[in-house]
Amino acid sequence: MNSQTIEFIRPVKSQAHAASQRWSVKAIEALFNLPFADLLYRAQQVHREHFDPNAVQLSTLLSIKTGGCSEDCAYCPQSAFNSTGVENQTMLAVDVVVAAALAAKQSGASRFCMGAAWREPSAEDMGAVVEMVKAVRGLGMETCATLGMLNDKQTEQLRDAGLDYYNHNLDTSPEFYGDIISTRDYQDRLDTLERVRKAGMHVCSGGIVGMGENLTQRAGLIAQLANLEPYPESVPINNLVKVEGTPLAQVEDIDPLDFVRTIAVTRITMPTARVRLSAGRQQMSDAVQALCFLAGANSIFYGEQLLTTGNPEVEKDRALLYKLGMYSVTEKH
Ligand code: SAM
Ligand code: DTB
Ligand code: SF4
Repeated sequence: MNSQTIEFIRPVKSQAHAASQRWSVKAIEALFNLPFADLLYRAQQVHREHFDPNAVQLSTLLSIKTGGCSEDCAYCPQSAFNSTGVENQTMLAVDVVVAAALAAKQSGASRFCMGAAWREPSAEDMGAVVEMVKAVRGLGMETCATLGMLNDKQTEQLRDAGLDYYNHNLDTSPEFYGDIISTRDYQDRLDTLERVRKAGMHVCSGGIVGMGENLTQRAGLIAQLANLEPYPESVPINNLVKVEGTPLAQVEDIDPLDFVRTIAVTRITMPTARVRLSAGRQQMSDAVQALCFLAGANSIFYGEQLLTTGNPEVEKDRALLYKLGMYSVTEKH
């Protein structure tokens, strides 16, 4: 790597705080195009500067309201536009959610994330969600929710209930977004993230790769996330889970090494964020997952189920982490 290349991959405006650096799509593309060893070396340097590289944070997901969603997200098994065989369910009762959270805690998860197949929650839905957040927090776990778009009142309700993180993904770049979703604008997502931030909750936002996006579009997603001020505390990188009955069921797989590169670029551009190796682990070898950890991933979804699709068995994950000499941590704020 010559010095000219190093210059090229620097953020366009270098400032004292990582959170206020602006990344151009071109600079991010240049990171993607580095030789693999150079990219991983840079990612590891950044990772080790901010985190214990052997520590991983474990989040368990639960779908609190499943299927029949009015949005047309092309990747999603829960969209009413897709015929995937996912059974529609009304919202789970609070005690069922709390029992699942307790089980997750007992198997070692530090955070419990409640997901709902909504475009946005209704005022009535919020009452039950607030109860769930309070009760899960009462178990001594960190709480996260992903419920779709929120208005100001709802972000305040969730904050007051003690919600630690709100997950709302940008999913892809603005340029590719229209190929994937037509019922909600990119700006709607940015507005929700802004409201979450303003209410004082931690932001969890990331996206999906392997949906047929090109490299510029993949870099465009990372640029959007990295240029949020400040960038998210938590960045889930999902490898598309191809579900029969969705328009993306037959899309070509991303090369696993390109997935690893995406993790590395996320780590470099958002040095202090927790980078979550998210959906798609069930289809990934131990070796690729190990490379993702080397590239700077330091969180996973833990538990046999994501929302409606599978995730590695707890025993399998424990064996993998043990093999790698990794251990779980709880976030300190
Ligand atoms: N309905 C809410 C929303 O979309 O904002 C929250 C739940 S939604 C299922 C949360 C996220 O899951 C999506 O933004 C997307 O990034 C991810 N997701 C959904 N289906 C996926 C799939 N098949 N593969 C990978 N990620 C997926
Ligand atoms: C995120 O980025 N990935 C998770 C969580 N946030 C909510 C969801 C993955 C869903 C995969 C498809 C399913 O299980 O339905
Ligand atoms: Fe609905 Fe969320 Fe799935 Fe889109 S990703 S269809 S908003 S559940």
